[in-house]
Parts: sequence; structure tokens; C-alpha cells
Amino acid sequence: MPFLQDPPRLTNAYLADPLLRELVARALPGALGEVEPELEHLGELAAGRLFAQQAVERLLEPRIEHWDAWGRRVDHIELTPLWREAATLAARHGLVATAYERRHGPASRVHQLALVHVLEPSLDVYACPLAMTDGAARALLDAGNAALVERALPRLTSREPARMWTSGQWMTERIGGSDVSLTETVARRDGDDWRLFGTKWFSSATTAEMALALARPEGAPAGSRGLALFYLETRNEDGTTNGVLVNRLKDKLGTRKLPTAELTLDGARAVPVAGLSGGVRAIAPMLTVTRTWNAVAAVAGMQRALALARDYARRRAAFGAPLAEKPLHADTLAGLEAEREGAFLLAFRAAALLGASEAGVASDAEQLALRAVTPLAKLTTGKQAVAIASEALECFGGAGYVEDTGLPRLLRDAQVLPIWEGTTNVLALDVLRALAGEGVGEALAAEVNAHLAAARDPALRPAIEAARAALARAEAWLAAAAGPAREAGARRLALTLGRTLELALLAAHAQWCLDHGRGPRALAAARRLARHGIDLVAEEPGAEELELLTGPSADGGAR
Ligand code: MFK
Repeated sequence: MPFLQDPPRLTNAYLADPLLRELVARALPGALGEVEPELEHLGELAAGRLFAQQAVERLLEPRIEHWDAWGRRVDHIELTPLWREAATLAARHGLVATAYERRHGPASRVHQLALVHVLEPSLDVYACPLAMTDGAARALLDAGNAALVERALPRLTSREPARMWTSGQWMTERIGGSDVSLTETVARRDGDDWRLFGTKWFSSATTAEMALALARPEGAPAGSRGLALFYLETRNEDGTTNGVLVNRLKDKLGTRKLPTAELTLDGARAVPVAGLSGGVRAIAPMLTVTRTWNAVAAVAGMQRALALARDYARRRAAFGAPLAEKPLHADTLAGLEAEREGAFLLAFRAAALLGASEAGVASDAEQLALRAVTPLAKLTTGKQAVAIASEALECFGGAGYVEDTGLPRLLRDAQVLPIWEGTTNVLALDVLRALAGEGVGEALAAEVNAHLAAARDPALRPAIEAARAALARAEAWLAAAAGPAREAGARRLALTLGRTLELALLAAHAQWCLDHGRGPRALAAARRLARHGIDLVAEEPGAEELELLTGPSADGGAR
């Protein structure tokens, strides 16, 4: 007997996302007539033709040809058709350019990333090369290297598909991973040029025309201070490779359309971006941008997963009624939506702060808060993205575990978000470092308090109280914790701060919705998020517990 079940369907990815529409209305009130038609157009494309094409291409993957028919090393990577179309769409719709044209001043980052939010879930992680491209543009501008800006920026921010370049971000090495201070790639002088020799172990989107790479100039000291940031183009003018050999493509859990490669740099001609040291400092602006994109990709993925799960709940009947009418299923979906709304507002707050900073209008406190909000947004939303994708798959029962529904991809592609661009723990330590900076903790607290102060409706009181209590506990912990306990608690602290800011943003947004006739949905989400719990600092274990759970006793004394 055939099993006939209506598959989940999508409707316009912009129009069917009230939270995104509210954000756009708040951030770009004077420009709605200009930005909304494009968002609606892309929303239609994302939910319609591109969504269908994703299903058709489900099994396609990029392929690498190392040699041409006549024995020349070419390392040609053939992308999937949807990725080729994504490159065209990205240029035409200014998915990078919008941030640099800055037609809407400080709100240009929100505008740009709203476009990304609508399209990315239908572009099979094409956000990866775009994030790095955007980050490279930012790093070159911040380094103030006029020659490189003049050469690369018009390409990186082009709206012409044939002219637009993408950039790689080459940091990770076999020995290094998160700890880039161990970088082995060396830069040797060759007349007026520099040449890079070494191996890059994870290079995402290897079809890029250029890359920013960390390398150690010959004779420079060990450690990260001895690293410099280099600019290189991957091909020579005649199309031959610039000393960049693609050894193989990675066989990854997800992001399967994204060609991630292991590279050998064998004399790649390169140019220092900002002198011959301080490479980590020089690449930090790129990380700020890519981590913001990561947070936006996380919330975009959550929205896609929940849109599918909600639609399916109306089509799928079990135990005598559509799932949407089953109290437990509806309660599950409501909890996921509340998490998504907090995460969404945090990701876009990071974007708004970045936009204000780039436009030169951020207050001193906003500038300081940005340093902490970026890693907080990246690490908090990355974890939520995996949890929500996992729950969303479960909403489909067995179908969520079956490949040709297209659903498992949602979980696989979410799982990269807490890993690349700094794992949760690496970013939690980054938050600790950021909070050690003068005024950063105060600026972050002021940020939380300002949003809470905007929330006046009495129904928001439990959410406000939960956020105030969590912030106070985090501040007390930070003032008291020292030594290994401080490091051990870094993740709990960071997730508490991330979730607290989410709740504060959601409370303020709920108030805006009430004030502007947008209804009580966000208020319900704020109340629900507060009940989920936002304070992980409270869960701090003792040192003895840590030893019992990770020491020899955890392996039955096997060590
Ligand atoms: C959908 C979106 C897709 C996104 C694209 C995906 C592409 C995927 C490609 C990758 O995964 S690339 C690899 C990603 N790898 C990482 O993100 C590295 C993770 N490790 C870290 O982030 C470490 O924290 C770090 C390497 C930065 C630590 O290095 P150090 O040298 O031990 O750091 P240190 O000494 O704290 O900082 C050196 C300088 O940089 C300092 O400035 P000063 O020299 O002026 O003192 C720091 O203040 C500055 N800095 C470090 N992190 C910063 C920063 N500045 C601003 N923001 C930061 N986050």
C-alpha cells in the first residue's frame, strides 16, 4: 500500500517571516518602499524555484580535476549548478556590496543581512564564500592598505557577476587548528615579492580568486605575534595557479556543496597586508564580519527548519487530528519559535552594531559592546541552530531522518556553525578576553539594561526580572572567578550573557510590536524564552565534580 503524505511546503520567505518584517520596519523605516520589493522578490525565489532546485541537486557535489588531458596540473573545481547560480544572485543583489555602498547609513548591515537571511537557506551554504569575501573587504579597508584596497575592493564588492571576486580565509593548519600561533606556513622574500610555503588544512570555498592568509615571515619570532597577514591571488593573469596546489577536497558531515580543501602553498606570490607582524590583529576585522554572518546564517537556518515543521504540522494528521492541533506538538513548536526569536534579534543586533561602527556613528559604549556582542552572537546562535535543527527533524518523525526528504541536510549544515570561525569554547574564551578590556563589561551591561528599560508592558515583567537576575549573577561570577575555575566557567558565562541579551532584545522588540500594532506574538516569545531559563552560571559545578567526571574515574580507572 502506498504511503501518501503531503510534503512540507514553503511560502514567500520574506512575507512569511513576521519577525524579519518587523526588524526591517524598525531598522529601515524610511526605506521600506525601496528595500521591501527586493526582499519579497528574493523571498519568492527562495521558497519557490531555488527550494525546488535544491531538492533536484540533493546528490550533486563539487568535483575536482587535478590534471587536464595534456598533463598540466589545473586543480579545477566544478561547482554544482545551484552554487553557480548563487554566485550570480549574490552579485546582482549585492549580498556583499550592500554593506559597502551604505545607501542606508548604519542600517546598511541590517539591510544586507536581511537579504542574506532570506536567500541563504536556499543557496546551500553559499554564505560561506560571501562571508569571507565581505570579511576580506573589511580587513583590507581597516588595514588601510591603499594599493590592495584599490585592486581588490571593486571586485569583492562588485554587482557584476563576471567581475565579482570571492575571497578565502586561510588560517587553519594541521598543527594549529584554533591555535593559530602554531602556524607553520612561512613567507620568504623573493626580490620585491614575498612567497608563501606551507600547508593550509581547512580552506573553505577554494574556488576563490583571492585569499587572506596568515604566515610567518622568515626570521620572525614564534607565537602569534610573529605572524603576518598576506594577500594573494590564487591564479596568475594567464589562469595558471599561483603556487597553490589543491591536494584534496574534504569529505565532510555537511556543507557538502562547499568545496573545502587541503592546500599546499608552494611559493605562492603574496603581499603583506599590514606589515610583517600582528597578523592576528589584522585578520580580526575579518573574523568579526564572518562571525556576524555565521550568526545570521544560524538564525536563517532555524527559520527554514521551523517554517517547514510548522507547515508539516498542518498537513500531517496523527492520532485523529493534524499535528498542529495536538497540544504537545504545538507546545514543542512554540518553544522552538521563542528560541528562534531571541537568537534572531541577537544576530541582527550584532549586525546593527557592526553597521553603526562602520558608518562611524557608534557611541563609545556601542563600540565597546560590539567587541563582546560579536562572539556572544556567534556562539549562542550556533548552539541554538543545532538544537533547533535537531528538534525540527524530530517534528517529522522518521521522515526527518530520511535523506530524500531533504530534511537531514538542515541538521548537517547547522552542525558546522558552532565549529568553524571559532568553536563555542574558543569563542567563550574570546568573550572572557573581551570582557577584560577596559569598559567592555560595563558597555555590555548598559546594552542589556537599555533594552530592558524600553520594555514597559507589565506582562513583560517576568522576562525583565529573569534578565536582570541573570545579568547580576554573571557580573558577580565574573568579579569573583579566578584561575582554572574562571576558564572552566567561560562557556556558562558566555551562554548566560548571550541568552540574557537575547531576552532583553526580545522584551524590547515585544514592546515595539505592542506600540506599533504588530500584536503580542513577540511578547509571548519573550515570556516563553524567560521560562526556558537563561542563567547557566547558576549551574556551576565544583572542582571535585569536574575531576570525578573527566579524570581516571570516568574511564573506570583505565588511564
Ligand atoms: C555562514 C557563515 C560562514 C562563515 C565562513 C566560514 C569559513 C570557515 C573558515 C574557517 O573556519 S577559518 C578558521 C577559523 N578559525 C578561527 O576562527 C580561529 C579560532 N581561534 C581564535 O579565534 C583565537 O581566539 C585567536 C586565533 C584569535 C587567538 O589568537 P592569539 O594570537 O592567541 O590571540 P591574542 O593574542 O588574544 O590576539 C592577538 C591580537 O588580535 C590582539 O590584539 P593586539 O595585538 O593589539 O593586542 C587581540 O586583541 C586581537 N584579537 C584577537 N581576537 C580578536 C581580536 N580583536 C578583535 N576581535 C577578536 N575576536
